[in-house]
Amino acid sequence: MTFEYVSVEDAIKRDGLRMVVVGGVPSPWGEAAKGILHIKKIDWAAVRLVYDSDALNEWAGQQTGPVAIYENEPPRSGWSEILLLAERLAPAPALIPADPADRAHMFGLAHEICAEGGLGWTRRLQLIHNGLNDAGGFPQPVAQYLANKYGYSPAAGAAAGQRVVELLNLLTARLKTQQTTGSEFYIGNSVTALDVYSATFTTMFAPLPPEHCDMHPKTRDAFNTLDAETRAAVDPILPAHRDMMYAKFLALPLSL
Ligand SMILES: N[C@@H](CCC(=O)N[C@@H](CS)C(=O)NCC(=O)O)C(=O)O
Repeated sequence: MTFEYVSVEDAIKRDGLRMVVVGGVPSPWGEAAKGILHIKKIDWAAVRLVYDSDALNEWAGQQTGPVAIYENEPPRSGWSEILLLAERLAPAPALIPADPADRAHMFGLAHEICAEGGLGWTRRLQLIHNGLNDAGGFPQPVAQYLANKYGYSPAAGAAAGQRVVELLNLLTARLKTQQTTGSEFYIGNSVTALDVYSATFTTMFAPLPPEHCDMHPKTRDAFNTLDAETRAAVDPILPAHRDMMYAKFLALPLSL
């Protein structure tokens, strides 16, 4: 593990980089941020998100994870803001391509994984919908909590599956195209942040084994909820890419 968990009070007093993360769950947004800092060997201190701390709410500004706070700069909770901060703090190894077209392609596909309406967002809606309809997915109380916060409606829930399949197919097609050129990465022939996002968000469909990811069995059951169309769209190339990333670039076991 390349970071330590500290208390809210300690984090507020400290200098340098601190990041609020969801505890106990491999939230892909948080695992991606951890992975980017790990690859860049950036020292940072972790604070587990708690919901009853006025000090944390005031300091971090919102109850979500990850929220990165560097020195006295404003909190950053957006996936791309956190990537750009990391690239500024440690330019090497670069995780953003220098070539403008490659850079735009990377941010485009990363947006489709991490942003509102992207793979993580719609997979969450899918699992909320399953949970609220007694069909696997998130346990009811969790599903209801997330439903109130992350854009759920019965219509959005029912439509999520099709978008999830569309996005899984998009990523699969890109990896297969790259494979024909001899590359195991999404862009060019070296690792970028997009590879980190794909690896950490793939766990929402194919969780890492318990020895690598010690999460609550109910969370694992939720991520293992796959209807026939979604299961068919999780092409083996996606977990294989994920395994390559954890074997070569990311830290195991996960520190939740
Ligand atoms: N802020 C991120 C999204 C992060 C996000 O959705 N985090 C959720 C994952 S479920 C979270 O931490 N939820 C905890 C909570 O809402 O209590 C972004 O906009 O890129």
